[in-house]
Amino acid sequence: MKKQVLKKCAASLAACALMVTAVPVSAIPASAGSNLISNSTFDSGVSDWGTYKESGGVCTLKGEDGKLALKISDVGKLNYSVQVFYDIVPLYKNGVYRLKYDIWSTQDRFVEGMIQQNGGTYQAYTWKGLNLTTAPQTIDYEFTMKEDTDIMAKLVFNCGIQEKYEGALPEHTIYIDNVSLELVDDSNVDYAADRPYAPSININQVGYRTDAKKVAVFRDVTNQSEFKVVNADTKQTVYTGKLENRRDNSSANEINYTGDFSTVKEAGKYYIACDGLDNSYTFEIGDNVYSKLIDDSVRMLYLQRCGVQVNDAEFGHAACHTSMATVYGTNQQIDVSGGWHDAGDYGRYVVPAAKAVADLLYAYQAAPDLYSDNINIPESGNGVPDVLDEARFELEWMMKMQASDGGAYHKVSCENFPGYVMPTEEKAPLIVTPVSSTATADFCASMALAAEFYEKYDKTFADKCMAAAEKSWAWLEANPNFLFKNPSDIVTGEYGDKTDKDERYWAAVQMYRATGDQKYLSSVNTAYTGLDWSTVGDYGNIAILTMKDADKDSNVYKNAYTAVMSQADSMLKKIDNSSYGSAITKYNWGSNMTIANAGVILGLADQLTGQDKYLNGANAELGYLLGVNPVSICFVSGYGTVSPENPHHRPSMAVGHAMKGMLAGGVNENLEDSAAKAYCKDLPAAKRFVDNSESYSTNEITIYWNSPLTYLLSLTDGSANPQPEVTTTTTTTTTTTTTTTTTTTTTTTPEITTTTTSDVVYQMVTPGDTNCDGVVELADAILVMQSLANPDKYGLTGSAEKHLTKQGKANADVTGNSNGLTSDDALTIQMYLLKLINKLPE
Ligand code: G3I
Ligand code: 9MR
Ligand code: ZN
Repeated sequence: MKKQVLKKCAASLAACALMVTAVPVSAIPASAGSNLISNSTFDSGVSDWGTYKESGGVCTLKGEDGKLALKISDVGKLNYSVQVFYDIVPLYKNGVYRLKYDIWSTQDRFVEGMIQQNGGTYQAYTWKGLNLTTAPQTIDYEFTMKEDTDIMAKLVFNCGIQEKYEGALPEHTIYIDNVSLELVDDSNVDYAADRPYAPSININQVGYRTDAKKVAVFRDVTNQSEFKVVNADTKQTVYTGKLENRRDNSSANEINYTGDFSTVKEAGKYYIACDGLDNSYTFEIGDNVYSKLIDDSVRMLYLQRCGVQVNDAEFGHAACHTSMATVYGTNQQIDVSGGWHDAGDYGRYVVPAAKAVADLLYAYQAAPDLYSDNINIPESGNGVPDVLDEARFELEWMMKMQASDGGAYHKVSCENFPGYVMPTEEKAPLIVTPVSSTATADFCASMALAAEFYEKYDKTFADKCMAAAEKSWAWLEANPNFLFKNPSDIVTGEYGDKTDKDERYWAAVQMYRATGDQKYLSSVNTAYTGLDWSTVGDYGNIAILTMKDADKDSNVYKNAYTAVMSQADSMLKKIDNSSYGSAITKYNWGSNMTIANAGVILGLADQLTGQDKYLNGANAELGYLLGVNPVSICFVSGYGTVSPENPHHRPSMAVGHAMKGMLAGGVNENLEDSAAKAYCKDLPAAKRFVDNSESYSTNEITIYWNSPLTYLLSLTDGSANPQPEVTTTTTTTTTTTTTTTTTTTTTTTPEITTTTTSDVVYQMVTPGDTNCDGVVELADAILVMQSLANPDKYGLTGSAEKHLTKQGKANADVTGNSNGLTSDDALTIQMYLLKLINKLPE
């Protein structure tokens, strides 16, 4: 469907569930008349030009006296076995272009000069066969771009073997100079046709749970001040609200307002209307709006399975990567079949695998009721929740990655990434790369974690996990930092690291949780943070904070608590400063994982404190991922109104459309692939995303970007365990009883939460921050005094909107006497603000 049409029917989009493609196109079109080739005269070398070699082609490229010189010593076996190219030339449909260059060769021969699609079918948009001689010839002609606009086309000279002409050739050099490409006539170019539809009202396209905070983000606002929530079926306005929080959003280069409609709680389909703006896409409110998404977020991992036959109407395939793998630098052959393909490529890497497994197991722990035994995987119906079956598939592969001395091999892959083929077509030899301490510590932690979860279903397997964990722990004790670097001949995912301290922390805490043995904590002095593949400290924090019978007075617990809560508080501040509710300010490769991880930390903070502000924060991150973002896309394929259709995912590319349920990497301000460079260079940082299959740095998918989405869906669910399985200490026995009673006597979740969390020990998170707004200021000292003077109004259960909370009370107790708050605490906070003391608590 054409974009102009789309724009016109956008008002009725609310009602019709159309799938539209979001293809951001660089905002500034190529200006007519200028040379589109940056380095055209080679006066100072061949920058911006490159070569491609395959199937025996051998060549070198350099600048020689102000010309490009391509020395070819083997023409290889294909016409494109040797290529010299210039990447990223924009060609607009119906544009008339003039292409000009000088070319000659030390050897008479045939070459092809063309501008082609970079990827896909590599179709030529313009092509010329050239008979080169030693005399320079000038090629100069005009052509019209007949195909759809392609702003990342490639100027290419095929200099491989030309079977039809001269066949193989001795060593020779091809020279090129004075290259120019000009757009000479753009009168028939419809630039607007390529501009993507950018809705003015952004909502969570998958929907909102009934009790969740609900916010829409507006742009293009002129003088509107109100918005309406309209029932999509009855067309009745169910709510009218105010546009609030005008914000100059420099990262997206727009001005935003927000509209809160949290009070709309009736299940149904709605859209948002605002005079003069297109209606928003239709969205749903209801308690089960995410149930399919949760299933698909896990089932996608099934479709990533390696080494076994995969059954699926579209993405099924025979067992792939079944051959033995060679341990790098040896003749040893081992069987490491199984596990999930990491991403859009088919490598299998231990470090990100551990993150994915941990997310799934903790997701299950947080809200077991969300996970059924019938998501359509081979193990469905076996009495074990499918999420545990799926995680086990990866764990069994990880076990094969453990070397006999206990260390874990870092990864298994081929030397290079394959073409855009199904997994069964990647047939290059498999190589297992050496053991690393990061992989081993991650391995140890995930095995120790797994032992706990499978105990109930398969004791033998659980014991096997524990034995593997212990063996890897012994390796860690005996071996120092072994950081991984790709050997020079292997280019697949590196997953390198600067330190293994956080991995070792996670392993230690997880081993302690699994065994109860204090010995594992002997070298744990401080908590680490991070939930991605390179920093994993927060998994250690989660392990201790959600552990049964956790000793809340222990240092390890307190440190973990402080680490999580201080991150959560700083995330809330960022969310407050962001129009779209994003907890991050820097958008790197995989930013959607960073967003999901932030949601996880916030969800955890909600579990620990029962404070809604954290749950709202977690929902804001979920909302960002599902549509409340500057690129107006639901980042999960197959969900929402607009979602990635061209992910960098080889099975999707081979099949021709996107597999469902995959979270794309998301906005990446660093322009790390050609498509991102072509499409996003003129866009502001927060909009640098392109739904193009060549954009692996924004639009790839991975197992460990999906898994935190699953975890976040658990944590934001009303059924999420507030403080998981708090059943055995004296205080918690009471809690359990109370919880049960409360559950049967009341129907509202908030009350259950309050009752249960009343036993949480509140640690000081930000000393002096009485009102928990993330900063220490005079208002904090005032709130202490108010709560003492007028407890009915400002105390823990006070009537004022801004009264003391339990966390605030813990923060305010800065004099170190734990007798509760006194005026000394207020005084100390003031002294700190006046710089009479330089540290809190005193
Ligand atoms: O952290 C730095 C930041 O400090 C700096 O300012 C910024 C500027 O460039 O870079 C940040 O680092 C980025 C890093 O990811 C953050 O985690 C790098 O730019 C970026 O290149 C790096 O990308 C990684 C990418 O591999 C390339 O190494 C991704 O995190 C990682 O998820 C990705 O993983 C690949 C595997 O190798 C292969 N399989 C697919 C998978 C997903 O694309
Ligand atoms: O497909 C690869 C993707 O999975 C990786 O994340 C990415 C970065 O390592 O690399 C992709 O492969 C590209 C390679 O790096 C450069 N040549 C083009 C490849 C696209 O297949
Ligand atoms: Zn495979």
